[in-house]
Amino acid sequence: MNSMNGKSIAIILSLLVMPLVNINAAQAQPTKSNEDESKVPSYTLPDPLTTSAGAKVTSGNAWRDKRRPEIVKLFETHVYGRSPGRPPRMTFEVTSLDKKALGGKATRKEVSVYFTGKKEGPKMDMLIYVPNGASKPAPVFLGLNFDGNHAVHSDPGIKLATLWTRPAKEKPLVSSRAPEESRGKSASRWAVEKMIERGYGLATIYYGDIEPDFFPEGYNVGVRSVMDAPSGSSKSVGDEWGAIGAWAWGLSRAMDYFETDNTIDSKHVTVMGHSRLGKTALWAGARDERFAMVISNDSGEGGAALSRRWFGETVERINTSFPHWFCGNYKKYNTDVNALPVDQHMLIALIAPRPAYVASAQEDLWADPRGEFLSAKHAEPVYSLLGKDGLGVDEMPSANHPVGKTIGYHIRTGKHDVTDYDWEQYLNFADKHFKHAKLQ
Ligand code: GTR
Repeated sequence: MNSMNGKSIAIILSLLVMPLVNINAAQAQPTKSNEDESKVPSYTLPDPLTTSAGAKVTSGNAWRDKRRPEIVKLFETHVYGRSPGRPPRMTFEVTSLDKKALGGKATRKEVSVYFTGKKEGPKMDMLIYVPNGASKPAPVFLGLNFDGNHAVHSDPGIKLATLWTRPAKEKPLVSSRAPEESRGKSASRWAVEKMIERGYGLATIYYGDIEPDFFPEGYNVGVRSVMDAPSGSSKSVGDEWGAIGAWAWGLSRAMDYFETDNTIDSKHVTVMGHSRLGKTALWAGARDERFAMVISNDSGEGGAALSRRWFGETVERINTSFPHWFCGNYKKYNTDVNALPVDQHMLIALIAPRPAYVASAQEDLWADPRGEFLSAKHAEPVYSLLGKDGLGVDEMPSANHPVGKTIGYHIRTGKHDVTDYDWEQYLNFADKHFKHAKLQ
């Protein structure tokens, strides 16, 4: 076939089968990473509002009944892997309760979730603070943490976490109790007092309880070893779930618990995460519609950032550095990202019509701030179809100028981190959308 024919057939096919958001010729993404905006080649995004069979989605019902489930399936098959449902034998145990925590302002509770009902594990320990003096159950922020629950606040009543440590090659996996000095180590990332003052609770879980990170063999001791076990290799094969899928699944199990606790307003739970845990929060919120709001803090590649935009981390790079995070099929796109049937704006679209917030940091080029903004922007047509305003702006705002309606966005000055500034915007966003649910 001559090139004219080939080109016209390709254009006709793309218009018929998968009308695209930008009708620009997509170019192959170079394999190295790029942090120069002038070098970003043109790219073409799949349209969230056109089904794989080429039908245009023009109603809320068609979105909910056909296209939404189809996109969830595409992310399961090609990106994060399939996750099991709620385990039938799971149990919860309240292991501590202090009604006068944080100087009497909050109630602190610790809850163990035994995934298979067995106390030996795998299990996750959840730390919960809810404001005192409330006349109603509290809306809560739920987030996984990197360093153990005791690192979130210096409160001496929090149990020290058991942390998985990376073993020397020849030694078996070992766990150790976190040292007393590590209490409050990550407190700057968790504005606990601010949340309590403003009428919100916080629930948090050490992500290593669900699956230890940093080495592909983590699946041997996490939930993936007992639930829908992968095929005996350190890598997920095909569409078997990866670690992000497992962490997101754990967040849904926390929601199962909230539904049984009458101090928590389970209809107003915001799932939030930073970095790899921001990718996780997005996937959890996309799959599980019980989450009323979703926040991505600097989630980058495989999170809010568009994969087709060649800036910062790439699909190939993330699959090479962290082979256990995504499913086996995702590796197929290492050198051909344009062949992915989804891009990350479709992950944000799966949250619609629920409020979603995407945050970037100016110095965090690795996460591609502009790609995160554009992803939020390209999710807008789905919000509009469902009768919601999305971002409400066309241009990326300048630093420290939050924007947005049902999709919120800010880029703050500074580096890859979670700061009080970020939390203030999340609390304002939650106030805007959850006013009716707030405590008085
Ligand atoms: C980086 C990774 C990012 C981000 C980050 C984190 O090394 O490249 O995708 O997830 O880690 O989670 O801290």
